[in-house]
Amino acid sequence: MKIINKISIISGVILSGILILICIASCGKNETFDPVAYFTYETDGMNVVFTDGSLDASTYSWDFGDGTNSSEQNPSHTYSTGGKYTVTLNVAGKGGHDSASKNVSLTIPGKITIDGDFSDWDQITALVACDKDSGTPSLEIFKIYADDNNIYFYLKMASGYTDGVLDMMLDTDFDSTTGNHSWMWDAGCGVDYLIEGEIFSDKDAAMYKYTGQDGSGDWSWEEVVAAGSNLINAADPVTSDGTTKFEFSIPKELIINLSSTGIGVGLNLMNSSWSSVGILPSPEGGYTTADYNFANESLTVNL
Ligand SMILES: [Ca+2]
Repeated sequence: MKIINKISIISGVILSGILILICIASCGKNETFDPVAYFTYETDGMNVVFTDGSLDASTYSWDFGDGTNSSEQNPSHTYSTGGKYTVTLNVAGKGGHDSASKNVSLTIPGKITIDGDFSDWDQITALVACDKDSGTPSLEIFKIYADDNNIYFYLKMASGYTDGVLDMMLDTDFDSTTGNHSWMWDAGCGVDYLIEGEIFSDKDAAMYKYTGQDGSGDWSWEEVVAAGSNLINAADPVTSDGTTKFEFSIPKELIINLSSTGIGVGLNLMNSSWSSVGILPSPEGGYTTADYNFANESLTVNL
């Protein structure tokens, strides 16, 4: 009987061990983990692609921060406008639920980028030059565009002047009765400030305030923004087939006394010897500035 008891005890111990092992194995299989929410994202303009990286989750609920939602695991979403959005991913699994949030900042892509690629200017109305003196203008096409922060300029001109000087006559208060009516522009200019420099090579210029009498042709200017003040943001000029294209922008905050309505602009292109080789705009009947209206994005010439 003792032998039988021993066998029973040994059997019981072995059986218990087996049961414990089975229990450990089965308990492991049934154990649940709390889900951990995690995601990454990539932006392309207003479109954002979200990639889930959560652990132990089986359902997904995205709040894109603009009042829209998704239950996809890896959604993409196109926002209607720029801004800062708080995106939240809520996940749930057998072990519970979790959430993660990230701030997504989107910048509205501008119409014009200063990068030496001029294709974005195709959408902007051109002012075509006509040099009344030479009949073969060095300045051919002039375009302006403005957004909240910058005024953008595009020039198409004859090649050979990238070592030259550009004068920009600016009617910053958009009032033709104040400022200079120079010898170069016949009437209605009202030029309050002059930007001048070897802009193509230096990508820099200085700004001068007109100090003469309103409506006179005095050539009287005082420097108000020195060279080296980041007045000009330009890409390298691009020359091919006898023409040079050039684009640059000026921060609105550096243009003194800038009207909220628009700006008048006249251009005088000079060669490296400071001799004028092109004036723009030069409509028939006389030179004057071109008026760019910020609200309706129109460029017109005052005759
Ligand atoms: Ca003026």
